Amino acid sequence: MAKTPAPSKTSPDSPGILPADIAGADIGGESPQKACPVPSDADLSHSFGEVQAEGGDVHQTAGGEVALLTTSQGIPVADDQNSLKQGARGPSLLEDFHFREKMFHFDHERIPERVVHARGYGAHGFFELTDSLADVTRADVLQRVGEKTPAFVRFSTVAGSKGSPDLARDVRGFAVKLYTQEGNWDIVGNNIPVFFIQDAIKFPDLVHSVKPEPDRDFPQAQSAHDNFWDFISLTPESFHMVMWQMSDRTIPRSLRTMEGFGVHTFRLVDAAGNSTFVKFHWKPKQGLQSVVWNEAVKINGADPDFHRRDLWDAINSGDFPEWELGVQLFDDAFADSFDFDVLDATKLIPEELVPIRIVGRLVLDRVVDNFFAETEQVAFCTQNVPPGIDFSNDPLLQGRNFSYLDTQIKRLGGPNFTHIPINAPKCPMAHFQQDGHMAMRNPKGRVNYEPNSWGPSQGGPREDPVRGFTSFAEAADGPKQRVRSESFADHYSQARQFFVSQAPIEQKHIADALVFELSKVERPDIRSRTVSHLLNIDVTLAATVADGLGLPLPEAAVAARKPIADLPPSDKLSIVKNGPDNLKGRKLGILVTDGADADVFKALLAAVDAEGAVYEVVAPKIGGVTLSDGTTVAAKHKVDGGPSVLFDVVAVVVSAAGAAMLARDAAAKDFVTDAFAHAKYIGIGAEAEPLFTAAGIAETDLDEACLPLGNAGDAAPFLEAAHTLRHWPRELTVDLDAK
Ligand code: HDE
Repeated sequence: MAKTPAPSKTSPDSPGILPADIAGADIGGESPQKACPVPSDADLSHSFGEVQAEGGDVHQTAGGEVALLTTSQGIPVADDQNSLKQGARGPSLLEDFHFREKMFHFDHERIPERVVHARGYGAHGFFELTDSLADVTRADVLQRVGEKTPAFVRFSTVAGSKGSPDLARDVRGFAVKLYTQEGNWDIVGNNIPVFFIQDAIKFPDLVHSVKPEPDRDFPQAQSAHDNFWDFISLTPESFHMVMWQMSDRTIPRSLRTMEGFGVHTFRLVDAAGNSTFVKFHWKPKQGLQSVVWNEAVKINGADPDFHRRDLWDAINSGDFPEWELGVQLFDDAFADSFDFDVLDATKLIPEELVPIRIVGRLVLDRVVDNFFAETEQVAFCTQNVPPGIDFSNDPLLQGRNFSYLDTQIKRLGGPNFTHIPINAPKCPMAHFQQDGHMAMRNPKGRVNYEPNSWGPSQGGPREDPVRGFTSFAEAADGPKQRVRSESFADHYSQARQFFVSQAPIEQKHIADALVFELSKVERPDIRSRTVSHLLNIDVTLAATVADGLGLPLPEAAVAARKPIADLPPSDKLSIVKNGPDNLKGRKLGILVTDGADADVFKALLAAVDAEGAVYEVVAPKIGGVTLSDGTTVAAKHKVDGGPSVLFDVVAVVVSAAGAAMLARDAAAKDFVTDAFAHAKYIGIGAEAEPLFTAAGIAETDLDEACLPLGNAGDAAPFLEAAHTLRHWPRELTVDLDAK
């Protein structure tokens, strides 16, 4: 007879949490004051305490009191390590309700990802009004200066799946939910102020074209393929947005360094029913900043979570990102005299024509407790507007108002998604909607209809014609027809205005991006048709792109409206012209080895601190290094895990032996060649030269953004010089396309 092995058990009490102070080093591998807090035992028992308060029991273990593990029906669990079997080596039993319940719940853990904007990251914060808009709207949230309104924001990419990398070239969603005292107000915007299409009926086609091609299911999170450019080249109205998409706006350095835009024209409505048109803008206090394309491609490999990690770290370290809310207000007279239709979402209103009035600030100061419960389940709907805010007739906005509610019902499983805490209003609410899947908030009493005659105490809520939402009484008349207004017909003038508003390096990036994207398009006729539109935007741009593709210059596309206007440049449309002038919140990567100059290293840390910046240490071993004075420093990254693309500024502080060793290491050489190629400021320690030489950067290549770190006194001036973040002239010397 076979021997029956003794049943084995592992201890349910082993928590799997390492002590917080395992590094044991003198200096941490990253800015110590910025490190994320490690949950203490007290924090953990607090969260278990909440579970316990929901009905759990307590259980004594060697480590103290913890919540008792139960099934979802509350039945105490004795063994969560082994399924129920007929004998230790026998078949599993159907009777094992604990196993079946656990596995069934796991099997149903996923909900459909968003059809667009699937990959996103959210945080909590508040909106504070700094300038009352009581002169133009009755919206409660825009009345009282100094009043704070809770907010939740979700940033996203558009085309990629939930697991796609953060640095795809893509539009970013910038969706804001304000929990006002008169209901939730969702401003579901993007980081680009215009859109690809003018009518919502084209949205499924646009999205199908950019998503992976349906037969092969690739490429993922890329617009660089035939289907996208086929659709675009047949849709001239998209070309203004295409200029933005091909610019560095779609490869932001951080979610914290992007603008947000409501895109459409909305209305503000006062108590007397008067309307003022409005466009919403979010302006980052951190300044605008993007990465370069070659860097984006490498970041996606080195850290696909680059943006979410950045936001998480910044908020947890107390460096709360902040945006100003700006409004462009205008009336019918302006709308009638404007060169373009304010209902056309492929157009913006330059700030020079209608200045932005700053009326508030949005601060993100708290990360989520649970990604799924908050970021994944949050449901934004453009139709969520409180009294005093209203829609315009923009046909894109009108279509969105249908789409968002519809998609939430499918995605979150039924009409009760407003019962989920992240979606529930934080003001009182009362209505007669009832039942449905997962109803959490169920009314008491007999009455579920109105009008009723049960009197004030039992009869339930009643409408209020004064406080309630009333639509702006816009007169509308006309034949029913499927047409595009003639006033939407100019597709190129603002595309050209955007292009001429860019700094020369930004114009080069746009041309490079178009060449890159179109070089992935297999059909030459699609490439050519795209260039035919560029000819209507800027002849030099079109010629540069055609040349980059090795393509004969085609005829210009026939423009629906001529002439194409030569609008004046608008500096606000450039990133480089609106970048930061300091290093606050930026990250220095310091490559060190054993024996590196301790004075220089410590001076760098002090300078980083003075700048309000952060640092991370990159070393040959993750255990860290010993500096020249014997101080040990823990590393945040091993060299091949901490490429320079992860940092805004880099410094190489190594010993002579360290430089000789790194000169033989491919990842270390990449560290410096990439920093150099990406036009970054580089601090070069006294002994570092052999590494640079080995990486192909000769002494004669070094420019004014390659600064010496020979002694401690060099640290502060180095970081001071790096305030502009990039030394753009260098890019022209390292890029073949520019030569
Ligand atoms: Fe969206 N969009 N969209 N969109 N959109 C969605 O709603 C849609 C458009 C935007 O973080 C979906 O919950 C249509 C413009 C953001 O949860 C869906 C049209 C702008 C987010 C949808 C547009 C946006 C979405 C997918 C053309 C900028 C993410 C999942 C008429 C002003 C919100 C979902 C989040 C999400 C429809 C165009 C921004 C399907 C029909 C223009 C930031 O309902």
